[in-house]
Amino acid sequence: TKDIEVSQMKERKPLVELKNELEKAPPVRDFVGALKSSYEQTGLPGLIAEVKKASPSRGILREDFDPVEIAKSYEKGGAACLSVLTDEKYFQGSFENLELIRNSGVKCPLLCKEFVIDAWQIYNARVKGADGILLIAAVLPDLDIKYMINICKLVGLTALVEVHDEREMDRVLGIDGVELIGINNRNLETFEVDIGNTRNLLQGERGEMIRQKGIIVVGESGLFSPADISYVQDAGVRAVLVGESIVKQKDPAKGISG
Ligand code: IGP
Repeated sequence: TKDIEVSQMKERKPLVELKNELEKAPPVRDFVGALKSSYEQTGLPGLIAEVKKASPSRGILREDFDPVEIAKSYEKGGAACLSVLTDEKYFQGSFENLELIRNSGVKCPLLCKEFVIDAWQIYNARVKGADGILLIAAVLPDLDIKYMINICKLVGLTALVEVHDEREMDRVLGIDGVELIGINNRNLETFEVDIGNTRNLLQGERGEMIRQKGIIVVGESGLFSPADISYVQDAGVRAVLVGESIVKQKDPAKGISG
């Protein structure tokens, strides 16, 4: 977290100013609704397609990276929602990209992909046109997750709460008001990917509790083929977050076939 903090210390608008700008922010779109209706219409997990130029594990994914063109192509290809990397340090993303996409006429709800460590970032994301935001359980204590979920509700953003092991899943299942949980198949420390992680975390009592609470689970990372999608769907996910395999396609609209 130290690293993340330092990279985020630069010019920040005072929170009072940001709060004033909330009034002028574009209307928020229904992130969870878009995922649910996509699932109902297609019988396949709703796709959150990620606009990502580079990653720490893979380096530059696309030399001719044009965020708006990629976003439009994803929408045309049937994505329910988009995820836009805004983190600069590790992913070469930006809020400029988020705003460009938001103002381009693309209608899919947008997830702001940031390392959120304080509430200021949530207000900022909303002002810049996001409809949802990522909260990573690995970097946030329970109290912060609870607090940030409330701020998200206050400004109308959907929180996607990300977990990557049993302990984090149990912590998050103990928090009220979570409606969307992402299971990351990539270990953020070793970068190793194992899609079996999604299945493991949805087995037994945990899966039962998720169904009872009506929580939508998103399978995240390392999904490359229709077989991978069916595998996580069988495990119980109703949405998937896919980056690398589709951002690299010449025509991202073609995406993961099926
Ligand atoms: C997408 P992939 O393997 O399809 O490119 O993964 C997405 O899950 C991944 O970018 C991601 C991520 C994150 C990035 C998941 N959680 C947290 C940054 C921060």
